Formats: sequence, structure tokens, C-alpha cells
Amino acid sequence: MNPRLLQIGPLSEGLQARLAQWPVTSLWREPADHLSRYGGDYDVVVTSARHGLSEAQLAQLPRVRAICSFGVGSDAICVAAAQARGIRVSVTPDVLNDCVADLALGLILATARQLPASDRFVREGRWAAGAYPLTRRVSGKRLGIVGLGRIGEQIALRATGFAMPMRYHSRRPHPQHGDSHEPDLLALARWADFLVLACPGGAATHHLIDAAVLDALGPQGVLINIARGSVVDEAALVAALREGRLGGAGLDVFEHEPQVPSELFELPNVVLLPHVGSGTVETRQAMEQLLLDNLAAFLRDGEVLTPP
Ligand code: 8YV
Repeated sequence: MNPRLLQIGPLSEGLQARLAQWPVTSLWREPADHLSRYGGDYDVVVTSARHGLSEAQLAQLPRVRAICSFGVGSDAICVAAAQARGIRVSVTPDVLNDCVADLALGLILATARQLPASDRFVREGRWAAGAYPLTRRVSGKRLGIVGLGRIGEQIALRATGFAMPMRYHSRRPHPQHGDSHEPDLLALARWADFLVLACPGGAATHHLIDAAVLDALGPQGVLINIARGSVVDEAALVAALREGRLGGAGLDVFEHEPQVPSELFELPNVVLLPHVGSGTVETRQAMEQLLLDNLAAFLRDGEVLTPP
């Protein structure tokens, strides 16, 4: 099979070079009516967690049999509609667990100890005028995890190194974690010192973290988001931080990326990152390889290796 590939949005140069072994059309370079005119020409869609694929786009792709995505999140992809048509969907799980979990711990430390703000304090020459204000301890503090999937498990593992008691909120208990399951999200937020979001994005978790949860986490609590911006009511988060009702936030994802609420910029107890959870050389190479492995498996066997 010599498939015609439709690439939804830009990917790394390395991955695009390896995809070029097949005929690939870059949708973002085509006129707006391209799919309505030529959508029937394509066999496989290549996309990413960021670029996704909408139901409207899929409806214009009658011949597509596989969607191969770069990234583990599938909330921007119309997975149910695709699978209802027997279309195979692949994502790139597991290979990014370590780097995303590492970043979650990095955000916990950076936010509690105000590392970016204290770095700026030194660079701006303000140390001569006095010591940096005291910040908050991490070791031994209580860790709440929302979503104990493959990434959440790695976050929990890393937290044992900081002697952090852990409880989690997820759709169902995980027997290997004994009685650490908290079915009540508000109760978890009241208990936790750090509440780390590691759940999928999408309709089921949209604004799961609302003003009530943020108030339960409280003025000594810290929210860490390495999941999806959509999981948090961002306006409520900004209000809670600016009014001192939340102790801090470490954010790698936002509701309307790359827009980030500028009201957060001057807050020393807030750390803002540009969605870099999987953004290491090693992990992105592994993700690229896994996408290509999925594509090759589909072309060989008609099945993908790592569905969502
Ligand atoms: C993506 C991510 O890889 O994997 C995900 O779901 O959010 C990131 O790691 C990145 O956004 C590229 O789409």
C-alpha cells in the first residue's frame, strides 16, 4: 500500500523528513476548501495532541483508515467518531511518562520554593538590599494526585523520594495503592498541600478544578497542572491566586494556549511553563519513533500498536 498522508499541522523537521518517504500533504499550506475538494484522496491522517482532528475534518475524509498522533493526549482528536468508522487511532503513550512526571516534581519544587522568582531576585541585583522571603517546604507535605494513570503513577513514585504521603482521585481505585483512593475530589483538595493534575483532558474533565476545589485547596495549597488547561476553570484560578485564596500554582498547560493570563505574570508564587512536559530531546525522539512504528504497523497489518 502506498498511502497518501494528510498532515494536519507542523511537526518536528526530523519527523517530517521521515514521513516524506510517503506522499504527504501539509493541510495548513493548502487553501481553505482543500478537504472539500480533495479529502477523498487520503488514506492516513498524521496529527498531534495539539493539532488534533475535528469531526468536521474527518467527515471530509471518506477514505481515511488510520489517524496517527504525536502525543499521548487524544482530547483534540474525534476518537469516538473515528473508531465508529473502524478507523484506527494511535497516540504515543508511555515513552513520555518519565519526563512529564519529572516536570511535575520540578513544578512542585519550583512553585513551593519560588525558584524562578528568587532567580530573578538575584539577576536583578535585589539581594544586596536583603534576603529573599521565606518560602514553603516540600518534603513530607501531602500530595494529592488527580488521575492516577501512567503519568500519575510515576509522579507518585517520585514523591516517595520526598517522603510525601499520597492520596489520589480517579474513576476507580487502584488496588496496589491500598486505601489511598479518595472518591471525593473536594475532600482530596482539603487534605492535600499539593494537588497535581495528571488526568486526561476532554469533556469528562472540563473545569473539574473549579472555584470550590481551589478554595478547598486553600491559601496554603498549591495547584500543579501538567495535564490539560481545560481541566481548570482558569478565570477562577486567576481570581483565587490574586486574592490570596490559593497558595500557589505551577502550570505547564493553559486553557487557551499559547495565551496565558497576564494577571499571573507578576505573582512570585506562580510558575508558568510553555507546555514542555514531554519537551526533551530524548522523549520527543521516542515519541516520533513510536508514531512511525504505529504507522508502519498499520500499513503492514491494518492495526496500530498504541491506541488511546
Ligand atoms: C505533546 C502533550 O507531545 O503528549 C501530549 O499529550 O500534551 C505533549 O506532550 C505536545 O503538545 C505536542 O503535541
